[in-house]
Amino acid sequence: MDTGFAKNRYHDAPRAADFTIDQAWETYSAAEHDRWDRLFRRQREVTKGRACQAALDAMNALELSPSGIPHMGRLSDRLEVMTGWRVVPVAELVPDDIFFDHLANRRFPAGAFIRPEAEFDYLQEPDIFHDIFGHVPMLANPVFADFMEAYGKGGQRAMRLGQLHNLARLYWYTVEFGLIQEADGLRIYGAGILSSPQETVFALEDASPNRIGFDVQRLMRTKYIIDDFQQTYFVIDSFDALLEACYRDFGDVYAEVKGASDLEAHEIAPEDRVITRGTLDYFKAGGRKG
Ligand code: HBI
Ligand code: FE
Repeated sequence: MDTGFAKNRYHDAPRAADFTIDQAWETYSAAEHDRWDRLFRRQREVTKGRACQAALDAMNALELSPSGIPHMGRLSDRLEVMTGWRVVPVAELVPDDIFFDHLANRRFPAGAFIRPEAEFDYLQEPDIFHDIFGHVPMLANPVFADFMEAYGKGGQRAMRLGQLHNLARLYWYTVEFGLIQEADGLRIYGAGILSSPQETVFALEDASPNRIGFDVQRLMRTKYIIDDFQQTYFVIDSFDALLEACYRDFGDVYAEVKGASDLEAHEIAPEDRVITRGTLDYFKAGGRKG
């Protein structure tokens, strides 16, 4: 499958019909293990006081550590007894229908490759650090684990209905870039933020982005940016609230969204529960390209 990204060393690995490959954990070089350790140490520090409690607890429970690239089979054995989820190795992005089928069966497809040194700070394609450090801890939370399975099933249905772009926005603004209101303040659960040292700070502490209360219909109308920080972050009150809002038939929401206009990533809508009205200064100055 052409993903539009550079070919990593797993690109030509033999793959099953479900696009899974052999992680070949013994083939990782010392340099690759060392890169994981440096990524891990840095991100463990910057997420202290910023990652949600569920993610911090799971990192310990899953024994994620700076001791080299995790073996997905052994990590899955620890995760499976918690929520029934396993982490399966893939070479790169897989087709949407394959991706949803994995999620619907409590399998998280994780890239087996680790980013090259030249992309240490940022890469667009999900590598093993983004997938395992960013996504896997949240799969140890029973409620979020249910949400992710429901998302997989919803994704298969959305494809049939031609509503995938709306559901992809829901995924983007929750699973990848979601914030949660905890007793001590806003915290991060989105994997795209948790795996990025810069965005971990920006999402919580910069005056530029909007921070708005979560609303499924509103999310499905909202465009997103893929190559810079988010202009708006959406805040859930709890994982129960997220699951409750999503664990239902989206048919009526799709119908409502179909008639409504899309919102730009920076826009604030009249009905929004505004937590922080952003200055957008970072974006006006040109953003990551600036
Ligand atoms: N494939 N390996 C992998 N990881 C993803 O996160 C992923 C994917 N395929 C499609 C996809 N994400 C998104 O387009 C989903 O919204 C479908
Ligand atoms: Fe991701």
